Amino acid sequence: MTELRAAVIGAGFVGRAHIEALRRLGVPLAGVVGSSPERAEATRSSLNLPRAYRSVQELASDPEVDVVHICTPNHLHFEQASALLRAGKHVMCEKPLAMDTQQSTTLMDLAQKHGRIGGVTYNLRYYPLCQEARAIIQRGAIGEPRLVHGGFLQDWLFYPNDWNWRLETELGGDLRAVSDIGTHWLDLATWLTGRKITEVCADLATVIPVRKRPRGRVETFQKAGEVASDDVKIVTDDYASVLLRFENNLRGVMTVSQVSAGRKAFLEFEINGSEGSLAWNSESPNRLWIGHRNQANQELLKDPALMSPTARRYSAYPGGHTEGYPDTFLQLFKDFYAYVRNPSTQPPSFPTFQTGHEELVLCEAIARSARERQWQRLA
Ligand code: SOE
Repeated sequence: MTELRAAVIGAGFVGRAHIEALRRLGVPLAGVVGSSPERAEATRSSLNLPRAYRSVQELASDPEVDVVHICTPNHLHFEQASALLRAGKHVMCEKPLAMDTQQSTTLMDLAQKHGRIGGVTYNLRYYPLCQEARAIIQRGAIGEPRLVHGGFLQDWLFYPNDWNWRLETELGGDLRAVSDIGTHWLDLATWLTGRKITEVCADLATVIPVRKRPRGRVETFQKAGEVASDDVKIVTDDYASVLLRFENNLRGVMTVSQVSAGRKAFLEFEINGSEGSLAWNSESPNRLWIGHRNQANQELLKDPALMSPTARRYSAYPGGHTEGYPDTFLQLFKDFYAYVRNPSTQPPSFPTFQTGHEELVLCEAIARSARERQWQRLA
């Protein structure tokens, strides 16, 4: 097996999650790029990595590196991914892939032109029981999916003094809750049911129109505390509800919010089919509810021995040994690196640049629908 060497750009919470998963997978790490050479060096030494690169350019010109993981704020993805693809690196990019569909189209073209593989970190489909839900749907056990509903709720931006770069449109993009967490849900809904979204009707709200921006650095999920701050007008969505129409008459609705007290990172879906139902949520990720009309409902506790053959390979531990958020990165990267080593195993099982592009197409339609207060058809 060819040994692929990886490097990571971004030393925040998610960059560290990527590094940890790569280590579990046995992928050798060449080094890290941070938001400054000092931060890169701090991460290098705390995680005992070989190198702290001073810049993306320095990393791009390192012939030792085959794959680069981009874990930086959204506005940097396009420029960094373009430079890396041109330098011949494969890219695993955090979501959203880019700021708009023009950029994501260019990235797909660049990957194609340079013969490189692009993945996007829609990691939440890699919870073992999400894989199992897909296998159950694929073998027809709940019949034809008719309804899919749920959402993604968080509370880390609940207070006006909660702050993060995602609140700034120049850094995060025009959409926030929809793009940051809604696209995880939309990815799951389309991937689980195997149906594409054809129309959307969205209602978006900025619940907290003015926030206090601290005069200093704040990490994702970090509490701001008592620090000097400036008042800033907010225009991105704290909340959204989106009605959805899919191929084959599937209907759905998604609610997302980053201001729902008590909900830390509550991703939830329920799918009602012509023969039965499935429901799952990320606060109890090792339980899958299977609903019936004419017999008692069931609950599957994650156990590879009881899971479908296609899903059980995404569970790294035996029954009773719970798996969670960090494991989803490992499972996604397992698929991604297998494909980079052997791209002939078509089609890719992981979320690709095409997936990232489709999520941006959806985001643009959702923003248009909310602005124009009407349904939008996807081309
Ligand atoms: C912040 O909302 C965040 O870290 C997202 O960016 C992740 O994609 C999600 O998995 C958890 O919350």
